[in-house]
Amino acid sequence: MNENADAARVAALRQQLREASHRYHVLDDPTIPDSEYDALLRELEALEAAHPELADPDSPTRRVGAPPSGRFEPVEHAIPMLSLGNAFSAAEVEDFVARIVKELGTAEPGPAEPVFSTEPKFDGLAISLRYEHGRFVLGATRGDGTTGENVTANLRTIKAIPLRLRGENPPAVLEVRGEVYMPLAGFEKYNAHALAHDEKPLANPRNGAAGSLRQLDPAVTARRPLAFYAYALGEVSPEVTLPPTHSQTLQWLRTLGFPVSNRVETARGASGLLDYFARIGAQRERLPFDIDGVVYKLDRYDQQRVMGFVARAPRWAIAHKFPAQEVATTVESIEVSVGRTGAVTPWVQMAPVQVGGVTVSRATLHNADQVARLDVRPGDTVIIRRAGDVIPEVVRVNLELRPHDAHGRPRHHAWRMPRHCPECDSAIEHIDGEVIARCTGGLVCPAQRKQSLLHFGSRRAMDIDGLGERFVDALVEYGYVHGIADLYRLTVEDFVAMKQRADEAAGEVPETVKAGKIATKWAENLVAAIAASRSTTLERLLFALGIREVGEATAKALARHFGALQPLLDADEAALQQVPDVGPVVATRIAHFFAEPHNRAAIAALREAGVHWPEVAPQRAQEGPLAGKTVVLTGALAALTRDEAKARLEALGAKVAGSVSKKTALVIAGSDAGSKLDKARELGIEVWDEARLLAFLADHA
Ligand code: I6G
Repeated sequence: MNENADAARVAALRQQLREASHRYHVLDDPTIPDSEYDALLRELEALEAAHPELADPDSPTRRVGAPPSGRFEPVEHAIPMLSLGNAFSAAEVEDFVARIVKELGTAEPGPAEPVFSTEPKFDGLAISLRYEHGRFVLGATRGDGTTGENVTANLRTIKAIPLRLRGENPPAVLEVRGEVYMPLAGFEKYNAHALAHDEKPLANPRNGAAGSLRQLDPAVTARRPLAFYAYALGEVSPEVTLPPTHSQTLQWLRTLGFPVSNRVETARGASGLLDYFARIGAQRERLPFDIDGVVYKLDRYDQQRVMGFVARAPRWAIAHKFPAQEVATTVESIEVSVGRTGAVTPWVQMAPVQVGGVTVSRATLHNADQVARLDVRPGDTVIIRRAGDVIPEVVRVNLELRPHDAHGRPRHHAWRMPRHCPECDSAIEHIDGEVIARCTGGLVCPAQRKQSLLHFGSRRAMDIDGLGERFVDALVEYGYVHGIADLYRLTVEDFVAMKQRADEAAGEVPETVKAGKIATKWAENLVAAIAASRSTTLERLLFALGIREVGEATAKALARHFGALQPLLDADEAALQQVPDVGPVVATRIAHFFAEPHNRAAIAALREAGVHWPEVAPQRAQEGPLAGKTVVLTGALAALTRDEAKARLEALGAKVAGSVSKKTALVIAGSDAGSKLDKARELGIEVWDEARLLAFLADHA
């Protein structure tokens, strides 16, 4: 064959393979047998090898093209990836519909009644796919909604995700959002193979999907049976005229080559939604994938715009979750574990049971009060519950089945919190009026040290990939690590020696020498991941330090407000309270943390070990659109709590005051507002209702 004929054949094969893949993975309607697909793919591979000039990064042969990445780059979402509010009961769905009907002013029932689009909620991992001029250029996880991780190379291996949009004249920019999931058949097949080959099975399809996407080597992801379905749009370039409804958009996405659930319907009124919920619920067990509920969305975009958003969730959509699954099992023992802050949490060791497709043998009891309320004792039959990915918990004890001795007395006494920490033998302190008991051992307590390290290395903190529980346990147990900064001194040899020790202690042949030679690649990767984490941000560092009450959002607010570490170290409690979201309790925790000499020493040691972060200009709330304005909230708000509303207003620069005076610039009046509203009117102060506030917040989100 001559050059032109080869080029034509390459183009034809690519087209044929794309079509076959679309039929198989998207339409679920294969046209050619797998063997024929494989033969065509091999032919294309051979031609491409012979003609490097015909290379095309989006060729069907190139789904696994990228080499393993060291770590995932952050991706700022052009439009935030929101989460959905949840409904767990019919009443909550009725409230959802009633809110919408009220706000839109549409009578119910009747032709003006709003239409909802309804679809199953797949249990997987939310992702965003960006196409530019029809080519898949960037794929990211949701992350915190604002910033996700770049997992493009892994997403390219999922055959249900088109590398090119179908059709002519693709948009300049199109972002498609949806869920990556693992179909049940693929999950079972994967696990059967893993077990037969002495490999680790996946815990459940959802973890399987999430774990597969976070593989550093796309070739590993490619072997995982993942699928995708599209459910929403992100950024779309202005030349695109979108259909007027969500359900029509889904049809349009289908024509572009995306899989869309074929159980999408439209419904009116709460009764229509509940009917859909019941029908999907009845099919749930027979579906070829896991779902954890259904999603209702107001179908018309113009109506969605009227409803707007609260916090990070749309007010025009809701996820109606299936009830948590409950099963009975027996308690073997009641244990306690010690967390990062010394919190002592009781939990039960139980006879293993299956709940929602996962084998469970531990469930949390939360705290001593909860144990007392439930009166759980060893030998009891308990009902446990697991909802979504929440840790299983004990719901109640079946007292009729409690074991008794020959005298008819219960075989076990009521449980009491131990007086000493099971890890370090320090006293456990349980202050009256506080729910949580704490080990007083601080960093003397290995459990607290381990948890601090695990948290420090976790993804949202310093993001040290591979630093899991097993390694952290061994690092602390064998004395390799006392403080967090010690991590940065560890060498490949340290890790290999430590793992050999741990394997031997567990009575296993050291995995590192199984292949007849010492395998060090994993240790090299780990040392590289630790080294890479040296370059971080103030926000991550603050979260990683594990200051009580300082979660990701507060760490971000602190980093923004102060811009650098020193002014934060110098801040007193009053200065800390200027930070949006930081109240008196959190301010005290932060001030105490930084006043502790050993915490200051730990930070200095991190710096000495080369941990660094850029300093940025402080972004004080005084610079927001409400800067310098005093705002007063009065009456009841439906969509936000008072605290949320206060935090959101403060984040935009407002000072939120408790009473109306001449200095007040704005009053937000919820329902049943009383004297403050009267006074505001008297003084001629601007008054907004809740809808106006929400619209303003949405505009400045
Ligand atoms: O997490 C989600 C699951 C399913 C969604 C979603 C969805 O639609 C079927 N839709 C939206 C708009 C969001 N999350 C934010």
